[in-house]
Amino acid sequence: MPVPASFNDITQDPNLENYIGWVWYEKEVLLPRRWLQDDLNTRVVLRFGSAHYYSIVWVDGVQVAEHEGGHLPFEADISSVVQGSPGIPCRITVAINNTLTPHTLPPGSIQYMNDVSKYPKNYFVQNIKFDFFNYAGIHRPVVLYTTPSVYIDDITVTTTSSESVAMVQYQVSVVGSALYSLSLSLRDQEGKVVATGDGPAGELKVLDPNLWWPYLMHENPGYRYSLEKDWLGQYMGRDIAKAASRVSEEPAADLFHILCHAVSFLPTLCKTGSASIAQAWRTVVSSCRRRRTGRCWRTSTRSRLASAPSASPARSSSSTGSPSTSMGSTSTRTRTESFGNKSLQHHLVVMEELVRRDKNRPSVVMWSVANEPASQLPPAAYYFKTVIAHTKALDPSRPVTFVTDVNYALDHGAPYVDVICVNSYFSWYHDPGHLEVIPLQLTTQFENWYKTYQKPIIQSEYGADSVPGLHSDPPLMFSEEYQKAMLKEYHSVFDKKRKEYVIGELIWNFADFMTNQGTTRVLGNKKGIFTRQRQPKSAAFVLRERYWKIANESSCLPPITKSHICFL
Ligand code: BDP
Repeated sequence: MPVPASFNDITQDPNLENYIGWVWYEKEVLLPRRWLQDDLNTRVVLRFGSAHYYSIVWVDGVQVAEHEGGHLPFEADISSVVQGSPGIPCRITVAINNTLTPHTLPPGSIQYMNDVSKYPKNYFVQNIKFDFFNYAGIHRPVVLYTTPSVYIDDITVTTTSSESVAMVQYQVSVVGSALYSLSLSLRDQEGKVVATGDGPAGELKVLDPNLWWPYLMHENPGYRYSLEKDWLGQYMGRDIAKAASRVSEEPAADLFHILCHAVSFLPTLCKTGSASIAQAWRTVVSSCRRRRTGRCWRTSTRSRLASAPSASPARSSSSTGSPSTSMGSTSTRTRTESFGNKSLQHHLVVMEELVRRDKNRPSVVMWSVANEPASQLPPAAYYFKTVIAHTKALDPSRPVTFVTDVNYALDHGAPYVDVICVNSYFSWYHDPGHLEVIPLQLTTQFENWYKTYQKPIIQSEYGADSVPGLHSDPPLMFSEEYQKAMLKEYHSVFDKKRKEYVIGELIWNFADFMTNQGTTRVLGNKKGIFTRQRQPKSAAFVLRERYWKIANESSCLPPITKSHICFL
């Protein structure tokens, strides 16, 4: 089985596609002698970009890691296991279980079918309530890397800015020794040093900063500064580490001056599952750029390619990055109903892992902690109060939200969010076929939420399935014309409300995607404005015209120039 890949989406074997339970991966690798013998101040680390869902890792039979949760990275210091035996291959063994329970994120449940007249003995199914195929396996690259035994474990950079000055606060966490010296320099995009600092924490001042803006909001979007750290670490009186590293940083743009209009996105591709996250993100980024269909993404997994102007693992090494905004989000595209302590504790850990991974990415404009949970249930109040407070404590610089589809009067989580994110499917799941109800129902939705909370609102999902190539006049459900007509009705309301408090519109979805099989899904969800093969449906052209027009209308911004058009 290739790594990274979704083992359940890569073959034509239905047993593997439907497999629930333990799978095993094993590989032998010969590590460089210099890691194992020549310099024992080397720290050898085994890192998994992500594995779905529960993983146990052994090296040479010694357990080195145990991790719960897909989508996020985990790693283990394996120095003590591998050092001392150069020349002998080390064996990496991974056991992964993709079973989802009420306490996993996303949750699910296993149901045994005990009626022997209908099912074979021990027959069970994995029930899920989220709308995407439960991709499983080692989804992101596995790497072995080294650091000195004194190393930078974490860096936090936050910024505050005005037109004329930006303050860059930094905090560097060094592990392994208290004896080290650290100096920092901030370089602009042309490589000129614009500020310097010393020590593990401090503040840099940048005059006349170039602020970071997403596509379509500035003629020079995605401006980046690089923070360079030069440091010398000492261990037992000996210099053991001298290193320089760089992260990119931008003084953040103000969320409320960014109108989020574009697409929600599940990073999947046809027949590669969650495997090629990098590839999936590349298709989003390039489709949105080339076809001008967006500058903001709501994602259920993070991509450094899309959100980070520096290294990208989807992230690997995009040096241009992508000046689009995104909402960092847990992978909980699901109806979380389990609000007990076990789920809560896990959710807090997931938010820690997510924030740690993506906090220095300025294109992440907001954290979203869940999608469409059962927030009408009373225990949701304490649950979301706690998860949101925890996330804010981890990152006080960004707004926090979750995405709701519950009625404004019943939602117990909304009091704790900074921005109301609401999903609705008028004329689709409600009043199917009745496009004419959209203006009234959508206006009422916005007015009710705003009257109750006076918070900015993002329409985080709206949409209609369309089967590419299916046409109908008058527009009937599932035709490309119906999807377009639905957009027109929603957009007329957005245009009125965006002058007031609606700060974003994100169509569901960027592209068609695979789901569990069911009577409402024809080879997956067809609400994409692109097909799974990334070809545009008619709706993509409607959105392109719209976003282009809005970008050029924004009076507070410089007009989009010809050179910008060429760039796109
Ligand atoms: C929304 C869900 C999303 C689904 C979508 C749909 O948030 O995950 O894919 O409905 O049914 O409510 O298309």
